[in-house]
Amino acid sequence: MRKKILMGHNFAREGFSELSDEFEMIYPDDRLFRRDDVLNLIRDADVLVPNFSFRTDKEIIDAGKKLKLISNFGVGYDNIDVAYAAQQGIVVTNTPQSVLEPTAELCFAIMMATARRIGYYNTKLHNDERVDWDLFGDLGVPLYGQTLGIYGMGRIGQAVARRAVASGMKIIYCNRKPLAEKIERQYNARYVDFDTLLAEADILSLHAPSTAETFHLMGEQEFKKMKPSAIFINTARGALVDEQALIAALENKEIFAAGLDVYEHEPKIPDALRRLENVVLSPHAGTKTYAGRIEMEREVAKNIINFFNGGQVDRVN
Ligand code: 8YV
Repeated sequence: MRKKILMGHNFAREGFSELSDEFEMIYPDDRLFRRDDVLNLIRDADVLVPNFSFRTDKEIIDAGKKLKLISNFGVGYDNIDVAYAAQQGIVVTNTPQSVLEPTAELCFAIMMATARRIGYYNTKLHNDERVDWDLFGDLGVPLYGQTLGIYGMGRIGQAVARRAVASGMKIIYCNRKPLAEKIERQYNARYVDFDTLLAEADILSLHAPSTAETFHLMGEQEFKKMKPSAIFINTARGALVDEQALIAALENKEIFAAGLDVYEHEPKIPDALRRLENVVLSPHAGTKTYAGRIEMEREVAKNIINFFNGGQVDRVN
């Protein structure tokens, strides 16, 4: 009998082609399953493929009596009770490789759009509203020559650093531990503590997972430590930021602007944030390209195939 994979989304499927011989794949008819259906269908599933908005909690894990693998569609796995899965002997994998360049690319796009005020100009011009065309009106800030502060210098942080170096930026970073000197040299990056990162960054970008330690990493005090000319970028996870504190910092001009791809209560975006003209918003779009999605599917499929064949998997628990 073929093993069963419960797909948490009606995926595009092109990247799952290699699974079709060995596995039976169960997809929702609509975009997503209802929770009741998940609790029912997971009883027979060997594998679950959730994504960011698919909460894989104790109840779901308990219902998965035959479940051996949760192959997450995404690098961040804060949607899964990973510790509980481990207790039940269920392996959890993620997709670090496929999300890497797309996420760094979007981060850089938002950074540029925020610094050079493309978001602001674009909204104004589309709505036929007034932009100050004067030589010295509605000025942006450059990236060239500026200091980029990276919190979390893992794979995505480094992919952002690579783009920043190519754009003539200086890099400082804060990480659990410093990178090997050889890698630091590659980006001409300087390891600093969190307070120095906040104080020295012209642009601050977060690249850490959502965990108990990173919850509200950026709050009232942290925004106050930033330069009034600084730009804040978040393409990691909304939970890293106290959104109300960010709004206050922007309204009180404690920082210059922000570029956000993720929010505390997605897909909800507070009205106050939407009203601020110095904030560029995007809808959790780091990997939102067709090519990106298919690459993620391929990485999910690779993890499933390798798991059952004893090959290498991107295991997180
Ligand atoms: C995805 C992401 O859009 O990989 C991640 O952690 O946040 C994004 O790439 C999301 O996970 C889809 O489930």
